[in-house]
Amino acid sequence: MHRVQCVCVCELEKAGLLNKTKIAEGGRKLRKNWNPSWVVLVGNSLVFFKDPKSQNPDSWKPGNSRPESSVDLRGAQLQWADDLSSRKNVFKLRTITGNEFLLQSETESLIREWYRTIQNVIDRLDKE
Ligand code: I3S
Repeated sequence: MHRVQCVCVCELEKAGLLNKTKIAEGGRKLRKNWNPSWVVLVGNSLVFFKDPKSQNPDSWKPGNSRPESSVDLRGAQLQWADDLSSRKNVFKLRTITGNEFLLQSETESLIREWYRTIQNVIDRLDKE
């Protein structure tokens, strides 16, 4: 009897709409500017796309729309940051290069899921 093994080569872990603001660049504080962002977790990176209205789960694929920016999760740190905003359900992502972002959702379960998934990637990279 033959066995067929399916191997998934797709590295896309998660995608969705979150509110985002960058609060520091290379350790230098920035003025907040909250905007909705289509966020894609793929491989070791968190990729941000502008204009979520025109985005869909295929948008991250090569050849499709260009990302606004991306963040290398190796060495990054996550922490809940309700103290850094009047918004609820906010966490802070700090990259190894000292860039800091706040990510937020009105839906608590959704932001918790994002936090857990990103933390898992960071932990995995820490062990490599
Ligand atoms: O950290 P802050 O000062 O409470 O952040 C708020 C301000 O940055 C505000 O901008 P201006 O100071 O340029 O008016 C933003 O519009 C708010 O969204 C910021 O607060 P939240 O609590 O939304 O993160």
